[in-house]
Parts: sequence; structure tokens; C-alpha cells
Amino acid sequence: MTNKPVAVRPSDVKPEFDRMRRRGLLRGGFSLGALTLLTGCDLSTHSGVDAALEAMLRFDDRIQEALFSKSRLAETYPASAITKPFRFNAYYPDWQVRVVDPATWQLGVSGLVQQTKPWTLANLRTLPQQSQITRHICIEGWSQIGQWSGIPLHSFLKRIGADPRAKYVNFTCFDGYSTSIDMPSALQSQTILALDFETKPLTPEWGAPLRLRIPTKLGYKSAKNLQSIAVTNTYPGGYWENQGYDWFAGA
Ligand SMILES: Nc1nc2c(c(=O)[nH]1)N[C@H]1C(S)=C(S)[C@@H](COP(=O)(O)O)O[C@H]1N2
Ligand SMILES: [Mo]
Repeated sequence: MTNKPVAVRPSDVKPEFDRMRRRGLLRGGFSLGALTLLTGCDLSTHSGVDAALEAMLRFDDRIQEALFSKSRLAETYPASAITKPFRFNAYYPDWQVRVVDPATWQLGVSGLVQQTKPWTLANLRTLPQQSQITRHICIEGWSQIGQWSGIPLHSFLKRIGADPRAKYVNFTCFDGYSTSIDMPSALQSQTILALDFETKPLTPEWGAPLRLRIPTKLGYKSAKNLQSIAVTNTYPGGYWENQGYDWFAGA
């Protein structure tokens, strides 16, 4: 590929322009000049335009892969890296942690799902579990490595017949907290409904009896003390999101 800026005859590039427009590349105001600069390709010939387009399409795919792919994994760590002591955080101090009776607690499910029957802790324990040692990153500027085990959210959503084309999964907590995530992040393999913290059942301050653990997002998405889950196409917001925190919150 060469890099000399040459005048482009519109008749030469028309079909390529149509392809680009179809791919949505021109919607954001992409110009030929910008394309030349980005790809370093000679746009005065068909082969040059093809090379530029190919470069752009790869660029497009790579960005999507990096930003939106379900398969983008958060880093995992050895047990020796686990942070001790582990830091508590919530929108209230730890002496105000809400406690429920695990024997009577139930997880509600609603929205675009086939099965809305609430789940007891005993029922949740019968589902296949998965363990992770990952980094929890708080927007306040600290992070810590912890170990959580529980049910992969994708398998739970499948189990309740959730519509995977729905936009959002919303989490409501019995301490008044809430948050929501996009469906691709909900289906990512490391997003789990955690029951255990460091191989023991969660205690109230760490989110008992059930919390979300999503290592590809900032800490405020990992909702503790869950009460219910809803699958919806209506933007649900969240406790911090409604006060201006970024909704997507990738970490
Ligand atoms: N129910 C509930 N979940 C919550 C919060 C909260 O206030 N209530 N705070 C969030 C924030 S901002 C952080 S950093 C983490 C802290 O989790 P930890 O106490 O396990 O470190 O919980 C998240 N989940
Ligand atoms: Mo946080």
C-alpha cells in the first residue's frame, strides 16, 4: 500500500462507496481523506480502494471483538494473589448491612422469561457451579482480587427461558440497590450468580445469599444481596447509573 494523496474519480469508487454505506462505515461522516489517512492506501485505483476497504473492515471487526465480544475474558489469578483482608463497599457503612434468612429468601424472576417461578437457595444450589479468581475494580480507585463461585448467568438465563435477544438484564437488591447490564455481557462466560466467597457461602457483607459477580465490568455492576432479576427491553438504569455513573462500565 502506498500513501500518496491522489484525487479520486467518483466513477472509480462508486461501487465501493455503496458497499461502505451498506456496512455503515460512512454514516459517521467518514471521508475519503480520512480513509486515506487511516489506512495509508492509494484510493485512486480499484485495488487501492479494495485494500483500504479491507483494512477498514478488519479495523471495524477488531474494535467490535475488543469491545463487544462475548468471548472477551477478564484476567484470572492464582489463589496466592487473593487480597486479604478483603474490602467492603456499599452505599452505606458495613454496620448497616441487611441480613435475610437464607431459609426463606427467594430470588424472583420476571420479564421476558418463560419461567417466573421464584428460586430458593436450595434450588439454586442444584445448578452447575463455576469458580473464578478475578479482580474487582471499584470506580473510587481501588481494586482487589477475590474468589467467587456460583452459577454462570448464561446457564441460569437459559434455564428460565430468557429471551437472548432482549437488551437488558436488571438486578434488584433487598438493600435498595439496583443495577443493569447488556445481554452480551450477561451471557459472557465469567458472569456468574455467586453463592460462595472464598469457598464458603457468602456472608451478608459480601452479598449473601446471592450476588452478581461480573469481572468485565466495574464493581458497581456486581450487585450484592440480590432480590430479583428481570429481562427487559426497557432501559432499567441503576442506583449509581441514575446519578451519572457510566451505564456500560466496562473494566
Ligand atoms: N446490593 C448492593 N450491591 C452493591 C453495592 C451496594 O451498595 N449494594 N455496591 C457496589 C459497589 S460500588 C462495589 S465496589 C461492590 C463492593 O463489593 P464488596 O463489598 O464485595 O467489595 O459492590 C457493589 N454492589
Ligand atoms: Mo464501587
